[in-house]
Amino acid sequence: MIRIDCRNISGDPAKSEQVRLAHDCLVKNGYAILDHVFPEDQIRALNREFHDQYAKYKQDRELDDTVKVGDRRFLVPIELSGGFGDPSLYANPLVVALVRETLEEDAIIEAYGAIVSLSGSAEQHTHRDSPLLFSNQISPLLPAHALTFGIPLLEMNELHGTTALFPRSHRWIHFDDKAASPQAPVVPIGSCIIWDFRLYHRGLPNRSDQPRPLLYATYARRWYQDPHNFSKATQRRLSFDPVFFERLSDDRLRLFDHVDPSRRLFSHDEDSHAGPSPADES
Ligand SMILES: O=C(O)CCC(=O)C(=O)O
Repeated sequence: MIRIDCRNISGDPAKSEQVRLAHDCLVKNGYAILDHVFPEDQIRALNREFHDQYAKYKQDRELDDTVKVGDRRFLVPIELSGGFGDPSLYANPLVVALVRETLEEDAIIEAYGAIVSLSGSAEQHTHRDSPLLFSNQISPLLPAHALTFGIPLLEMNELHGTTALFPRSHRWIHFDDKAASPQAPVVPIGSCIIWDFRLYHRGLPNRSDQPRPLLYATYARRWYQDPHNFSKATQRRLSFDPVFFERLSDDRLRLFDHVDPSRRLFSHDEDSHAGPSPADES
């Protein structure tokens, strides 16, 4: 399994060997594993923040804003605030360079949240993150339309569970269990994983006594909206306070270009005196 060491990138990440290798891996295998992207302390602090701020998501019950995606496994919203609002996560320069190279320059963040595998969760069903765009032979030939980017807040390994990935299955029309054996990567704290929405994968059992949150961002082409994982009106693809946008540079703002302007608050907006509204859904 190819892993890409992302230490010591100097200069523009878009021109780095690491982004070139990761892009190559994503196109050929449907996924890439990036090591040493985040300081370990930052990720450990995020895990603590998850336990403190998102304790309600540690119960084995689907809530209005969550969806059950397997046995003791839930897709939950995470707000773009506190440690989770740190742009080094959702707008990491290396990752954004890779996303823009793989999708397009005006790629967006379509959703931000976590997949939480509770202690004792069983193996998940094998799936793609959403159906193919077209039901004919063309889909496997197309470039990616969306990517799942995952940052494990607890090491992904045999004990806590990891995400098993079927290499090259983004080029399949149907699942073929004879065609490939899955890879079950260990993804340490500070590393991350990115896969093509079409790649077949499944979460493996969490045999530990702690929940395993996998923080994720869905990056997508500007026109794409995940039709599968947000079927409930009470779910949120993106969760933020309108003032979140006040602090964003123009380059980071591009990642949220699809968000309705009425839900953003800019200090230079003429109507910014209207004050924040409690909107939090894209
Ligand atoms: O829990 C995991 O490791 C992965 C879960 C996942 O990929 C999903 O629900 O789409």
